[in-house]
Amino acid sequence: MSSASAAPAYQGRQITVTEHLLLHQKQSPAATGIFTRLLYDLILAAKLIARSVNKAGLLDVLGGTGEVNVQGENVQKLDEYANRILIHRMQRSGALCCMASEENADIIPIPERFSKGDYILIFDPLDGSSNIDVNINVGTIFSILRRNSPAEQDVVADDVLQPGYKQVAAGYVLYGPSTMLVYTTGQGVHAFTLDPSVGEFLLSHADLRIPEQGKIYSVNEGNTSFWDEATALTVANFKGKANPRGKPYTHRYVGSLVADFHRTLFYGGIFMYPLDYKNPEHPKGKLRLMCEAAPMAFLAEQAGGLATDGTRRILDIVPESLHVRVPLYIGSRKDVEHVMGRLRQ
Ligand code: P6P
Repeated sequence: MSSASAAPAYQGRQITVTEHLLLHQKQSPAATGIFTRLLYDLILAAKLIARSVNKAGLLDVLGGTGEVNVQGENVQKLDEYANRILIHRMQRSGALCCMASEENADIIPIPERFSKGDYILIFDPLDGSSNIDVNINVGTIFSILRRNSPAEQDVVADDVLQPGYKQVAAGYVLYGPSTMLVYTTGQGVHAFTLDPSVGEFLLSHADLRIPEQGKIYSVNEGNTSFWDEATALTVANFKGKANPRGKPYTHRYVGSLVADFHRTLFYGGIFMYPLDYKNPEHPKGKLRLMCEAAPMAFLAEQAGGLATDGTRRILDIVPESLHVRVPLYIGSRKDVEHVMGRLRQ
């Protein structure tokens, strides 16, 4: 289990996210009131999404819209709803100079009628949406950058296409048996659980640490025939002895990155989405660097874990475009190091 601990300052008190941010704001000169306001608005959007996700079966919000997004995926009604809520709420935050969504092909500008700030929000509004109709965990993933160019100028591509180590904050909201917010501002990873009776996210796990080595591996084994030989052998080794444990791991795979990563963060082990050759001409990863891999990598490293694309540290990869995809190996340090060693052989 993760070695989450309630820091002394929090003992015995139910800390809201806002209080936690203000506490950290004092410790982090980089965190300003505007940044706190940004996260507050993001949390409000998450509460609105949670309300609909948790009643999805009772509302006409299940199923597809009949549209296909920039990723070539069928847009689910809840995808579109979550995307709309986030854009509507966050463009009014006064903290952003632009946004980018997994659902939108291009950068989303902030309308002139709203005040702007220096931050950039990149998000996957509802990750794992193919699982929504069968009531399996889904989540919202977010990444926050600060613009490079001067505030008086228009936002340029280089403001957005920054490597993950430039993130100011990252996190996700997991809509499951309980709704949880997990985030980092570079001072550790902290988890909050939504108390529906008061409508507040309350601190439930402070300073989360990924176990140095786990006993769970998570990958879509159905893709085995689309991997190269080294990858197939490396994954197979988790069912045998040629692995850090010296004995078989347990296999778990939900099919929602947020759920699979959340389990990895708490229990340890490794989540893998390897390069696949479904299209032999264009072997590629499936997960998006900017709104999936990079925010999860920031969280993983802040909790003592690792995240690579098999050879490069995820946080060092400079995105060539907004929706670039990467392979992902993320989780316990010893498990990820083992896989990297094998893939290099
Ligand atoms: P597959 C969901 O669509 C997603 O983007 C991630 O949340 C998840 O990890 C992955 O795709 C699952 O992909 O090919 O195993 O269904």
